[in-house]
Amino acid sequence: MKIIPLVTLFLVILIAGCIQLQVPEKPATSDVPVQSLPTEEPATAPVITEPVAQPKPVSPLPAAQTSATVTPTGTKIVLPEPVYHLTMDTETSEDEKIISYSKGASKTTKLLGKINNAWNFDGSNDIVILTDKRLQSLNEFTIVLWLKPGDLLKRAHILWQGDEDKETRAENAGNGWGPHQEMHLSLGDEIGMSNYRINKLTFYVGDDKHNLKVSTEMNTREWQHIAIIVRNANTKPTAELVIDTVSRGTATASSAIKRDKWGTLRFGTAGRAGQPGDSDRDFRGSIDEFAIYDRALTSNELAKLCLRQNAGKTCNE
Ligand SMILES: [Ca+2]
Ligand SMILES: [Ca+2]
Repeated sequence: MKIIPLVTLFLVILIAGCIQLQVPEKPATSDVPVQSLPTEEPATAPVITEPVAQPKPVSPLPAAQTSATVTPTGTKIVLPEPVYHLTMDTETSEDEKIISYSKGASKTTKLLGKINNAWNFDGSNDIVILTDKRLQSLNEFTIVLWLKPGDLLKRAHILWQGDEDKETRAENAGNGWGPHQEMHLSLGDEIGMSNYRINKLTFYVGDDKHNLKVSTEMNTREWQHIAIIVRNANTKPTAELVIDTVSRGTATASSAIKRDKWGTLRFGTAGRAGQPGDSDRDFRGSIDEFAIYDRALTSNELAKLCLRQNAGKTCNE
């Protein structure tokens, strides 16, 4: 007679045990908030496998860290970032932080620049003056731009920086190849006594004692990728002119070229016009994607930059 209560007790213990076993265990992490780690910026700049990637505002890395990085899947080149870059996609009067004065020059319409829009100069009194002065002090730098000359038969200043001589309202400002402190990239090649060669692209830096000049053939009015690489500006400057990744020559000055009187960088004309009353040094054509790098770019980097800016193609195709 005592078996039934015992069996009942046994069953009660068994059922109770089963119920306890069925209680789901509390997830170990349910009350622990997941701490989200800050997303780190990638340590590397955009690679060339993404030709249209937008530049990121990161500091340029030293040369040794920005050369080719070989990976199992192929070679990736990390491009340095420019310290200054104008897309030239907006009207020249739009950004008062980077442009102190503009006249005449305007952006292209219908995206007729090299990348989106460019700035167009009509060859007569079109000018854009920037606020930037960093080329006055950099010891090493690379200037990169796309150029579409509108006229190869006249001498004209594409970009110019030098002594603006504001004291006498530019009466004695530099206008090309004189004794003034100045730097410029120009069409034509001045050879003295008001004579100049046509179908030329020329880079010049000079003061009253020293100068250097690289001049090369330019026979097409299509878009061309121009790079000017300057080294040792504070001691014994050299300048190399590169078109579509092909070096067109290097020039060296025997001593530093003074830059202490330089004003701001400008596009389209020099500190003053050529002959009184004319505009024969005013640029006709278009400029796009002007950039300054604070070191010398390697030929490998220029080639990769071309691929990025030229829809995956090299600059000479
Ligand atoms: Ca552009
Ligand atoms: Ca004009």
